[in-house]
Amino acid sequence: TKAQYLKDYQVPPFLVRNTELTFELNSGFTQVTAVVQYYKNGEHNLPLVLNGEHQKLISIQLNQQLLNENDYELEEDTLTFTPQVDEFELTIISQIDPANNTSLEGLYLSEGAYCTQCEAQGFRRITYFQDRPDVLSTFTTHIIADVKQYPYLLSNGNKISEHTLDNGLTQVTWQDPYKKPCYLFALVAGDFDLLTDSYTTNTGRKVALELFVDKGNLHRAEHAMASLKRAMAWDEERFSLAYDLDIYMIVAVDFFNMGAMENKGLNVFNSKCVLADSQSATDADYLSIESIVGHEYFHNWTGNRVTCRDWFQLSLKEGLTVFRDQEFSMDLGSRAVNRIQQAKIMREHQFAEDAGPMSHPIRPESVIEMNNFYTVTVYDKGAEVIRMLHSILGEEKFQQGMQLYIERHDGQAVTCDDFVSAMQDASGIDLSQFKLWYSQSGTPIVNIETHYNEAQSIYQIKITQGTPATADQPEKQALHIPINVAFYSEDGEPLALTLDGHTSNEQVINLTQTNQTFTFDCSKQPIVSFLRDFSAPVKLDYQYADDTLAQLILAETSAYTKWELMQTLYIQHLKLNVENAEYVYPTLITELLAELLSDTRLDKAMLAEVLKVPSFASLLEHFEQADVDAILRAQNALALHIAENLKTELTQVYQNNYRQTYQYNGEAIAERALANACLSILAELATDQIQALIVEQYQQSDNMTNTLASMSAAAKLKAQSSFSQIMEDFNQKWQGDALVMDKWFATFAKQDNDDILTRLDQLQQHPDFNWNNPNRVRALVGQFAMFNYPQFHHKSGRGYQYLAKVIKRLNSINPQVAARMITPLIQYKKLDQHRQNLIISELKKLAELPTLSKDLFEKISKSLP
Ligand code: BAL
Ligand code: ZN
Repeated sequence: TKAQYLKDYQVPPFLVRNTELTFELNSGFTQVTAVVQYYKNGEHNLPLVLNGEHQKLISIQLNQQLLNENDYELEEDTLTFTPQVDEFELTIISQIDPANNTSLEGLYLSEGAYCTQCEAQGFRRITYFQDRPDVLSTFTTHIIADVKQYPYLLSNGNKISEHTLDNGLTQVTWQDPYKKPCYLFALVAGDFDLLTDSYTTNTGRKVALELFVDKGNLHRAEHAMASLKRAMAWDEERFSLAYDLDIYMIVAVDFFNMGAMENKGLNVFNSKCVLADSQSATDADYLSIESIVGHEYFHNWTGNRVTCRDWFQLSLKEGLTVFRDQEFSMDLGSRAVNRIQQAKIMREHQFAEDAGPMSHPIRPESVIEMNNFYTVTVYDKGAEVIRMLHSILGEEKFQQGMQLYIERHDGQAVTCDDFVSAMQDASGIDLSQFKLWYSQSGTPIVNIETHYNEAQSIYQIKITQGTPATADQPEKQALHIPINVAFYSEDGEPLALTLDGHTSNEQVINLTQTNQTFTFDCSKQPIVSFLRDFSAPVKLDYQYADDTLAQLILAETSAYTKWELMQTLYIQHLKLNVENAEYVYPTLITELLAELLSDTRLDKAMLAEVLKVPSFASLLEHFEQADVDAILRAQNALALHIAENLKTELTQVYQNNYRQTYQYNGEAIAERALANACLSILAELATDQIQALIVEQYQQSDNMTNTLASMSAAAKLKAQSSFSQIMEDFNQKWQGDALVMDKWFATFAKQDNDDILTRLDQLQQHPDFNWNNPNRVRALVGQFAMFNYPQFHHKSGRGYQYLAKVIKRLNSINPQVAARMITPLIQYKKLDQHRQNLIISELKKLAELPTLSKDLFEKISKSLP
């Protein structure tokens, strides 16, 4: 429970030449033998301190001579040894217990298959080692097991031998020629179905592609395989980066803490992020699989070949790799809709993290439990910072910067500063102020005032920036913020303005000071949209008149920005109804929606997003202290008004876009999204006619996207019999297929139903539910706590009590999952005092747990007043 600080970084006292691991997988304990060649890193007399947890030390040999207990010091999580020579070999034998490892870190069993998760600090649960990313080594791995039970024995790199031992067991040996930190080590042993394919790189290397899935799931592996091949081609084309081994393996497992893991040559994936067919997976699942397969593949260069010096630099690989996977999805799919998803994550989750007790810069400065820093800040804000760099440099210079970064640092463990230096050196652009984005936490607020001077034909934009103090950092400085603006005339035509001799209707303003005024030459009064395409991860404070917004929404040439402006209009309206006693009708909104719905030129997937009323989470950001009940009321009223006023139009658009027969392509995905967005709003009406439409869609559906959309729509109906029938039918059909049943659990968990807690208790007894499986817990408890706003925030506090009870239980099963799940409790600052008190009392009880994990300790201790 002690914090580690970035400022205390020291180079490792010893480095490693090679690591040779032998795993003897028996039904009980697994014996691990590690033979490691160490050499001193510089002149010093420091001891070698190895990390090691949850294992039994059997023996240590120095240069093949057995050491006795006085030769080293064994403590709870370290083994310390002071060598008398500069170069030596240590052989350590230890035993671990994968069958009882429910934390899913280190080596564990997932449905009978052995697998590993070593990032961030899981390798120390496998053997005694300097478990830090700046110790790079080649690895040779021997796996000894009974191949009848475990036909596939896998590790990183290339398989170099396989033979039967005298005792009848099989020994397989893998060698990874690339030096890597131990967090990229992986081992898998099990029985799987295997999908094989191959890919030839533009450097002429033929790569065997192998995708391992649970028996019986081969038909759900093809989409992931196709995604992998698309990712390999895209990285060659856009980033000039080609794969570097002769084999690339992906194994899908059911028990997994994260989405997936980029282990060198042997990715381990949560089965949720691999398996898909039209029957069982939604369009959203397909797109997410493509992006995650891409993400892990892209890590091969940004993460594996060039890795992090220390874990404070996590965003070096994650922010950059998220940016790369975002661009992959955007190049292949709808740029606007992808950007909408990215902006939503930032506004609904990352801004909330900034405003809460766990605020941290994308490069954190202090950490108690590293697992707590795999956050939306490090990942998604990290990607936004790279995106700003990309927009400041432009694609060409950015790519030159990437090439220089990789040329300089291939095979090294480096820092965020090294990355920015490469970008600066390649582009010649001074990034010294920009670097503040790495060290400063919080969400900047950009306030804009505009003034048109007709006599002088000038248009002035006066911008003020400020970042409110955060829990971790009281003082803030001015940042370099690129603000993308576009000008239109009042009749909606693009209008060119001149700034510093540059004339265009679209400009990027580089805000670098606290207060700055930009003066444009301009022949007539423009209407202006700011922060287009979410050009910086900031909050915009600019008061639009409603009718100006309406004009801009129609005029905007950026599809993302049209959506953004529509959000602004929704939010202005909702705020009025939260704050005013007298109800304001959303006339302008429904008029605009009618106009947009009739515009056949618009991206249908974008239009589907436009039809969604802003979420509770995104609205919270607009209040200092939120009146939960008033926000929910205003949201419901708005959705109902849209449904009532646009019933005919929505039904028409539904009919025009609903397809009986499933196809998977961009156009079909967009049509399903639009039809289902219409269905979701129409469900607010809860008439017999709508009910019939929902039931019909459920019955006719030949794909999970439409099935799930009709289930969610049915959950809104007042008469519950249709919903019950649909849910029972789904249960009959999918029971036993837990991954698919997650959608069923989630649909119940999100329903605004006053009996929700009884329902949750019942569902916990369902044969497919399992407290040890993170996917199940996230589907049931996570969906309830994150997305069932009215019931989770029930005034009685029962939602909070339920979550606290679950967290107590998970604390001893899987601390990482417990700590992720607590987020909605610790982000309580925006709620009313009554709800805050209820939450604080639950947090205090959790803080008293005798075996509180480091993970929860860090979050709870930071959140208590
Ligand atoms: N490195 C952890 C999983 C991921 O971000 O790819
Ligand atoms: Zn990643």
